[in-house]
Amino acid sequence: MTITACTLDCPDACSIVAENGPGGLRLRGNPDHPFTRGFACPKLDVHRRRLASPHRLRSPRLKMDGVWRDIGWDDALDLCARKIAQYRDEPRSILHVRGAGNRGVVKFLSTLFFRTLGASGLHGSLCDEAGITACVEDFGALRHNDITDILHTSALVNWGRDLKRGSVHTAAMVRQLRKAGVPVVTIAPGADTAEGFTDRIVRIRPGTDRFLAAAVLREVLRRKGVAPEVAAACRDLPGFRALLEGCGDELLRWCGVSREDADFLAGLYAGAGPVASLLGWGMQRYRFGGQNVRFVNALAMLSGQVGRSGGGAYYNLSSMGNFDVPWKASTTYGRTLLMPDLAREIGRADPPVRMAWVECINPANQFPEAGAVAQALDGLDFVVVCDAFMTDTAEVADLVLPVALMLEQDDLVGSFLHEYVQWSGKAAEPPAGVRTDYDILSDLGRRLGLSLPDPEEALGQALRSRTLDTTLEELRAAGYARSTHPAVAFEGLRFGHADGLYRLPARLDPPQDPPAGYPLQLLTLINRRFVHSQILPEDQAARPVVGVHPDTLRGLGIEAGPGRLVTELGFLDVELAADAAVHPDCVVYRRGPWGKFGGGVNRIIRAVETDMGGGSAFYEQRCRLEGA
Ligand SMILES: Nc1nc2c(c(=O)[nH]1)N[C@H]1C(S)=C(S)[C@@H](COP(=O)(O)OP(=O)(O)OC[C@H]3O[C@@H](n4cnc5c(=O)[nH]c(N)nc54)[C@H](O)[C@@H]3O)O[C@H]1N2
Ligand SMILES: Nc1nc2c(c(=O)[nH]1)N[C@H]1C(S)=C(S)[C@@H](COP(=O)(O)OP(=O)(O)OC[C@H]3O[C@@H](n4cnc5c(=O)[nH]c(N)nc54)[C@H](O)[C@@H]3O)O[C@H]1N2
Ligand SMILES: [Mo]
Repeated sequence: MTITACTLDCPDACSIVAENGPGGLRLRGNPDHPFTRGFACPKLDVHRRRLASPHRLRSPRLKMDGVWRDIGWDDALDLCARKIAQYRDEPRSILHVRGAGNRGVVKFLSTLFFRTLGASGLHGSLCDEAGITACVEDFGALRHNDITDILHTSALVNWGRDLKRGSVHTAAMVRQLRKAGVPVVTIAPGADTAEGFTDRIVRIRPGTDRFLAAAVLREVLRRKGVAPEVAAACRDLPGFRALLEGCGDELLRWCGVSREDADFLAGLYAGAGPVASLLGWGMQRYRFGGQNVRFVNALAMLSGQVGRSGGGAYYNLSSMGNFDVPWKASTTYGRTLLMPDLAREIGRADPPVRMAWVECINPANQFPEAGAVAQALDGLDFVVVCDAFMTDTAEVADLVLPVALMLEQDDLVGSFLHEYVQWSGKAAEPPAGVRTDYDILSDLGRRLGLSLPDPEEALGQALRSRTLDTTLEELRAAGYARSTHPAVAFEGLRFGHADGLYRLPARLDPPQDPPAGYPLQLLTLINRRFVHSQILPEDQAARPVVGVHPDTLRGLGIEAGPGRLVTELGFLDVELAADAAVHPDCVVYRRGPWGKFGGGVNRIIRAVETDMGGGSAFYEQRCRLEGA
């Protein structure tokens, strides 16, 4: 039996008990872990199948004249060393593209490797950075109450977190709350987001949470004003009040929410009991995504919900942030390119990018304008992709290096939802022919005179932290330890800014007119069974399925079945499925299917940067549908 942890890009970051028996590898949630509580989600079993998949790469492959050939590791690494040596005089011509496909302290040493070289890296994010930047502007730190504290609330307002698919442990707590009679309200474009986990659904026009939060806040202020201690904890409350007073009925018109629903929410936020707000990542995947998050935070703050048990505004925290990683502050990339606009960034880079090293990420599938990203990579002199499968990105590489995956290597990992750090022990032997990212780079480093810290040393260092009180031995045995952060964030209303005050947003941008000819909003949401594109070929449908409200299909005179999803960038042949849970102005595509198997929706999604944090406004994309 081995204690390990899931290091996939998922908030729950489960602690896992692994057993190797006659039937193969058995995985279950660690029953002792206070958050995992003995169960895990379907993604873990998919991962287990991926480990033993016949599609898994087991030898380095070099593309020569368009044909793939298996080569030995020594030849592969000699070639990499020659290429890096060739470009090292101008190290910015080497681009490091790293994602969160597998997370951990040792995993992230690859960043140290490329920073030491002075290579180019990326900034911004495809995921959560608009909301993170918003929270840091507001609270001065990325913190929230312990997620288990939602069990102390008297009402839960879920601003678009997909409980059914995204976080099985939050979902279990919400089920418990509802059983105890605590009301749960969900604000989302479609009822598909919270089916089974809500008492009331407030249907909102996509990308407009800031208007609803402002409208509800106006009503809360009218009903009960701002408590003196809350007012004293904010900088420039009068300025913010003036901004709100300048708004009127247009707020509800813009978000498409009824006065009755807004008043209901105001009743909760203005009530005596604490109200907890869950902020989903969906609302910040828009042009004004950061602002959306800031106004929901402002609603929680001014209604007196912050700094108290049962209240709180939950966007992200980072228990990985507890690890002490000294090299993070002492090294930088030679320059960085904006992640969500990678193709254009490569095109305008000066000095030009010549070579790329891609690991733990699938840009030709998951980045907006994925086709252009694939082309930009294809146009470089030399591209190395480290992955375990022939992904859309691996297809455009010159050299593919087969890697060991999660559960096949030791590491420490954190969560972006709970305060535990976890031991992710090696629970399975990697197949012959594959190597860990760390081994690949340390071997390459030896050829280049560049050494990485020993993994054991890096793990020990990570725990020498002010906010952790544990040792590697303890973690190996127990599997987890909680940070020393208090269970209630910002108690006493002391915030992370130098003056200790909360910041309110200074502007509220109106909606933008949709482009003509593309009346529907394309929401590319998560898939319950898979994390992003980590899907086995045999689990992919012939055509990606797109959910559409039956009235929308009827209005267009289109039947459910084969059809076409069209944007200004191109089209995808899809299977249209009638789904009454979807907002009538939206279509829902569950992201992840591979371009080479007919998926790859990001080829038709334009790169749009969010207002804060260099995020990707994927859900801003408009589309139309055509019948077969
Ligand atoms: N249209 C649209 N696209 C989106 C989003 C959206 O809302 N809409 N949101 C996005 C979000 S939230 C995110 S987080 C990103 C995710 O984008 P990616 O990080 O690109 O997502 P994955 O598909 O998980 O790709 C990870 C890759 O790493 C590989 N991998 C796994 N473990 C290892 C390892 O140990 N070493 C190496 N070298 N490789 C490994 C996997 O096989 C996989 O190919 O993209 C997003 N893309
Ligand atoms: N099974 C599974 N779980 C995952 C992942 C996965 O790929 N698969 N990915 C993980 C990662 S990296 C991330 S970032 C998270 C993402 O987790 P979520 O943010 O929960 O997932 P999304 O599907 O991106 O978007 C969430 C919901 O936001 C709603 N939404 C869309 N637009 C708006 C809006 O304007 N306002 C409001 N209020 N709601 C809106 C949608 O209806 C959708 O159901 O999930 C993590 N967990
Ligand atoms: Mo994400």
